[in-house]
Amino acid sequence: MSTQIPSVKLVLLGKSSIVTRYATNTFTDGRDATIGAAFLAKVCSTEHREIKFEIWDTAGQERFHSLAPMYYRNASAAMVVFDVTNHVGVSFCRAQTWVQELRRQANPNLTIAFVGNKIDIEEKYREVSTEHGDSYAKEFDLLYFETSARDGTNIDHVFAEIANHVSLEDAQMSSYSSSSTTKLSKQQQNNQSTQCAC
Ligand SMILES: Nc1nc2c(ncn2[C@@H]2O[C@H](COP(=O)(O)OP(=O)(O)OP(=O)(O)O)[C@@H](O)[C@H]2O)c(=O)[nH]1
Ligand SMILES: [Mg+2]
Repeated sequence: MSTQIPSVKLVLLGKSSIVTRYATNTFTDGRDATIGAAFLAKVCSTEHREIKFEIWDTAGQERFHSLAPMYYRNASAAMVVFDVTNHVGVSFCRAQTWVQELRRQANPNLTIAFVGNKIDIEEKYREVSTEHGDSYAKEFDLLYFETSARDGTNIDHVFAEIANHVSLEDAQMSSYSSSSTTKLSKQQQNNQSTQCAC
């Protein structure tokens, strides 16, 4: 039977590995850099809501930066990911730059999740503490999470919390089959994920 549920546009700024873990429960070391952006849709059911995420996974390389507005425009949610083992380098600083850009230019109702990834890595390599990440997030009214795409820690939780917080004001209704599972099968991934090098 087909049901109508809200579709929510979510833009991912950083770490394709998070969306791959979420959609397929897999992780690949040394995966290829994203070219342009990749798209994936997945139904997310929480105790409060059922929504369909339309996820745009953007490329992190600087040469693709100017394409980002195309993906965050009209988005209702954004996930800004940094590497907790990389403070002085680009990762944490770049994530903060993304937050400022989203606050200036994206939908004013945008729900932003600020995500410190790679918490599976040994503590001695950590450069951004939980307190630091969390206090930055509080200052800019962001949801804060720490994840590992490698071992799956908190990945489902981040998407569920975004689903619970996101404004549905701009959501379109779309139909989906109640027999479909939230985890996409390999065949469904092939059908539903598209890579575009635009
Ligand atoms: N240890 C660890 N490594 C991770 C984790 N997530 C990603 N990585 C590593 O980081 C590499 C790059 O990850 P991607 O998810 O492709 O990063 P990306 O930000 O999408 O890269 P671009 O597509 O170039 O923007 C992966 O090949 C992994 O080796 C994690 O949670 N833990
Ligand atoms: Mg990527």
